[in-house]
Amino acid sequence: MEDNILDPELLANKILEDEEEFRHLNNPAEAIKPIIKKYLGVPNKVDQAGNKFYFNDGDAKVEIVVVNEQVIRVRLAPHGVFLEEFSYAVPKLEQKKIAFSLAEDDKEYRISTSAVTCHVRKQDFLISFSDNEGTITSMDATPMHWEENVKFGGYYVFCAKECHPEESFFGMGDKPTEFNLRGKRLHNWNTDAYSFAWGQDPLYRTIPFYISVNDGISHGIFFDNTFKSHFDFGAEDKTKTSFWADGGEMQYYYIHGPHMMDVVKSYHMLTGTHPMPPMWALGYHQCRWSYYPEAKVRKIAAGFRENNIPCDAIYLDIDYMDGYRCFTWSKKYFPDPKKMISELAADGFKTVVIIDPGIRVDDNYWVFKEGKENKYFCRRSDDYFMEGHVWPGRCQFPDFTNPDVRDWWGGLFQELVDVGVAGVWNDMNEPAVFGAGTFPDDVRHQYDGQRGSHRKAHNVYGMQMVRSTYEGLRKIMKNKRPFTITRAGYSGVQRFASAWTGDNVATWEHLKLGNIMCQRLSISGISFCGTDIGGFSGEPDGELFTRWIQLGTFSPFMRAHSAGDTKEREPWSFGEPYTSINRKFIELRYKLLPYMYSAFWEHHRYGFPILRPAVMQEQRVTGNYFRQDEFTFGDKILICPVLEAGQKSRIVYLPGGDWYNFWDNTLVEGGKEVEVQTPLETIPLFVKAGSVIPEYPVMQYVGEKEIEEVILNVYFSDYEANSFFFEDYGETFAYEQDIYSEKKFVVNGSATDMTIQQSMAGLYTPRYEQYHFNLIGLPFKPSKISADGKAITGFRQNADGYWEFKSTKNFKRIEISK
Ligand code: MIG
Repeated sequence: MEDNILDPELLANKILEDEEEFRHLNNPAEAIKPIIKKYLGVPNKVDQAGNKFYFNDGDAKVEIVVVNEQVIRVRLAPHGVFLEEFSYAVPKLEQKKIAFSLAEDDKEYRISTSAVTCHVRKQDFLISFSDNEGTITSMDATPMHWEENVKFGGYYVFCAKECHPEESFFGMGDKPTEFNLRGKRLHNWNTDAYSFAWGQDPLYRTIPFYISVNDGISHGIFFDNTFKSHFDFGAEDKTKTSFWADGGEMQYYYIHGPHMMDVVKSYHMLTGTHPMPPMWALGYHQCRWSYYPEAKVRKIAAGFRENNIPCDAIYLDIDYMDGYRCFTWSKKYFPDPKKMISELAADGFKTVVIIDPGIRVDDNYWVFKEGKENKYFCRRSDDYFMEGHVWPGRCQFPDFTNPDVRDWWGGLFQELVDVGVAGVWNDMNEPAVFGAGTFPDDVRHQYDGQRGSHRKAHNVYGMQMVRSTYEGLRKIMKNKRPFTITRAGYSGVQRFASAWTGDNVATWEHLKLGNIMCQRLSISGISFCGTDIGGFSGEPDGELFTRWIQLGTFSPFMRAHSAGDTKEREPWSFGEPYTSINRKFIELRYKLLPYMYSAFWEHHRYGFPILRPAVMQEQRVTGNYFRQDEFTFGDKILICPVLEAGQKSRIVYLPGGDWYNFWDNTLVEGGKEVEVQTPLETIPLFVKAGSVIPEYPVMQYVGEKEIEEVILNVYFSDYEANSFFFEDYGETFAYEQDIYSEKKFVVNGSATDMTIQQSMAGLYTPRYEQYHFNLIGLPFKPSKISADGKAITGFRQNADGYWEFKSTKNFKRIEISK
């Protein structure tokens, strides 16, 4: 271009252009104001390109994509130009070949699949959705709109939907507030929230996804925008639900129900599920800030074995490092980590270490040098490095939105894996910076080639850090499943890590909150979650700690953790009766491992959440809309934790159907509230009639013993019920090649007989040969039991009243008759 300026004609034009620009600059037209709240006008026509439909009002453009029968995506481009398709949450938009159609009349355009119709109203560009019975499930309250962001460029983008008088809202990740979000205004900006309070917002994660239940029908909205985002569920105006962001595109997925479960499954289809964890990761984990030196770590580990309390993992918090430098060891505290870790491993402990994003500015530190040489650290807009204070002192921070940086970081774990580390705990990745809170807005990010300031990258920074950690470990550990845990995240982070709810407090209120937050995370994509059992800061007494262990037994991720300035916090720290009760519950966790692992498989493979709140069981029951204590783990076991000090009994709602009290096997009819005794030794636990709950013997850690037989606890029902039982090698990715065993049991019964049928899929054969049956609730005394026509002898009733017998694991049909 420069050369052409010598061309006289072009030169003349150039001068003219410059003059025009010059004149313009010197004559600021005062009338030209930034765009303030501009609404979509009238859609003038529709253009179709495959499953994409484009509408415009002469300037702004709206794109509507049919993703599948249940999911429709809406995007807005204020001046007609869409951003390139790119999403960290939805890496690949799987678009199934499905039938859909476009129709038009005087009033509207209609895009329909077999389940949903998206309506675009001609008069005012209002967009609404209806089901195939014509019920409007979601409707714009105002046309989509935007407002110029004068300081940064781009637009604030807004969408407002009608909010119905009885509409309830759920989801949104880790919000520390009531389970039903009706009446709340919430914000998403990942924040290090030490000792957060009830109602504090935002916390560590951004999950811009909500589930609505109105009149018994459910739909979801996933607003895939990484900028600071905001949701208002009828708070400002009780007739409106709105969501908006400080930049980026208005882009959302409408996800059809009609059941909450359908919505959550579709959300998982878009953003992914957790990979199968190594089985040990479902065991009990012990953590503290910090266990050091080595002698202390060994003492804690020995304490578990001496006390006969099962434990699979022990954690090293930041003090294992040399001056908090990531990927180093403190020579003083841990002179020979390889030896220590291998000896711990011999005793059944996996070692998990913490890692932070801040890299100490230190030219004698190899990680810093490599990052500096390769320009891997984040920069400010004026080209200074992003520097901030965290644990190591002055730090710079890798730009995890750059794929080269992710590869590099992932490779840094080689040495840790070589010394035997089995899992990595990713902390401080909101990102957290002392004093400032986080990075300034002007920090630049590579954003996988899409570029962006920190405003756009902030909420995905932590997710990209743990992605890099997970992918690196996966490469290094070859076919072994890595275990990772993260504090920060964005939608889709479940593909790379488990999560804990952050720095909670040792109070009863936080126990209550933890119960709500785990249920909420579970229906927001992050099923593999748990709280710091016992509370991170503050001091629990024995009762609170035990009640927390009891809840934690039913958190998919079960870890006790505490801050360094608190008293000893191991399951035996409070003396009796607490130690024994804690042991009993941790043992229960290990007995239930095959059941929990199966529930995890249902999550991974089929997109079910692991924890399911009461409203999800029965979304037509209005009494469930504000219920937040009861939940099921998988679909068979109902838990209602005890959340108050000194509580002797509590009210528990049982969803419809028959339930067995887990502790005494009494049968209780559901569909109502019941009062349950709550001595410190138990919490209300119920098993759905018709369930087959597989059980392993108690082990001090996963893999301690060869499993010789699996117990099947079969709960009689007089209706047909299905159960699943999943097993595999427990630590490899062979399941991706169908090397697993997925068993389905069908149970049915009457006053005089009962049948248990088994079918199997998959290519894995467990080593044990037989099942040990416990028949619970059998309403008759059996005279004959047979497996595939062959009589089973020696069945008997045990002291607990169960009927016991054994059979080969390969049976197809067991018949029990009076
Ligand atoms: O600034 O690594 O939430 O679990 O023990 C505190 C020390 C940093 C915060 C985590 C907490 C961890 C602690 N970390």
